Amino acid sequence: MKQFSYFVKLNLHSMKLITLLLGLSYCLSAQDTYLKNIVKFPLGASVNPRMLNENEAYRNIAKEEWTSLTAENHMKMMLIHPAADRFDFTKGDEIVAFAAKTGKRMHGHTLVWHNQVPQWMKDFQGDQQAWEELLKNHIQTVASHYKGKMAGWDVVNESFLDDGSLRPSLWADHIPDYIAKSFQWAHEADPDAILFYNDYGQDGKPKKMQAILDLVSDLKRRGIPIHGLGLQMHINVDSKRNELQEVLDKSVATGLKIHLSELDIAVNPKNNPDFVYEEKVASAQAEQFNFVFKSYMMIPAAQQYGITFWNISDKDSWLRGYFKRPKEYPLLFDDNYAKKPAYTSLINALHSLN
Ligand code: 9MR
Repeated sequence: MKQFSYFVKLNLHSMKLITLLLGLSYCLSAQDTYLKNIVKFPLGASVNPRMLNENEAYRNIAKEEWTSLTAENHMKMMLIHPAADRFDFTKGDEIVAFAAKTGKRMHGHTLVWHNQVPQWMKDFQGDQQAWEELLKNHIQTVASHYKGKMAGWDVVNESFLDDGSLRPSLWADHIPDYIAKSFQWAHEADPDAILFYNDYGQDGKPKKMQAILDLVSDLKRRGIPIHGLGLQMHINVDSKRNELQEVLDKSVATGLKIHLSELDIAVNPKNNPDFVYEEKVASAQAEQFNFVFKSYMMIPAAQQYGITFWNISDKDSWLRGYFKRPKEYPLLFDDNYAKKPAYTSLINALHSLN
């Protein structure tokens, strides 16, 4: 009898131990099912406040999957500064509040851009000084409003054309040296924010890439505060890896922080109406995601500001809305907000690197 009760006790102990071990391994594997737990840098997406409010699946992904958020549109000039004497921070503030509540970093996008400019700015008449006052007031009001809440800002977005020349815009046309001035004004308003120059399509466009590198050298030489380069990374499934790598290497060589700021990988860039998103192209896309992440993981940790996807699921990708490409599937979550095989493939590919 004594022996029997000893036997029962022993078995109870081992069962507890087994349960504990099972529980532990479940916790570990549950953690590993999140990409954010595999990478050691902030991982984010651009978001839209209406979707955060109305769509539970979208909101859950925003909450669970990311550690950083960017406003897709609501901090751009057109929406945040709708009239000369009026700023509208309502929607931007909603995103910031969501980020604060869910413990995420916020990245600001964008203070100066040629696009999504309000009509009143387009109609504005004035001399150089008046234009400078307008832009300085815009930058400093927005950056001051969000001071302490933004880790960084895309101060200037997309200033160069593919041939490396300065893109004509309201700002380039009216304010000489507007890029340097914008960085200075942003820094005065929020001295702790990490300030980025953000652009797209540097791969295969050596002149555009060089123009950005020249800008960085020039700003540094003059002591203008620039701290980071945003590489948007709106790429395609067949974007050339050697070209992407070269852009990353050259950007890293500046010593600035690097943000892959708007990542998506188009599978149907020519908008073929008969396109079918079948396994072969999906796995080529997964390989391309793996390549981007692996390359980014190789850069010095101090330069890793993070990777941000542009939108959350294929369904809400700007490529479908803006470019009217209904058969486009550029992200890690599908039309039902479920993880795509590319998500798991990334986890598996990156696991071995840790
Ligand atoms: O995703 C944004 C889309 O909803 C807007 O209609 C569009 C307007 O040009 O801007 C999109 O976001 C852009 C970002 O701000 C800067 N880089 C390119 C992005 C895609 O166009």
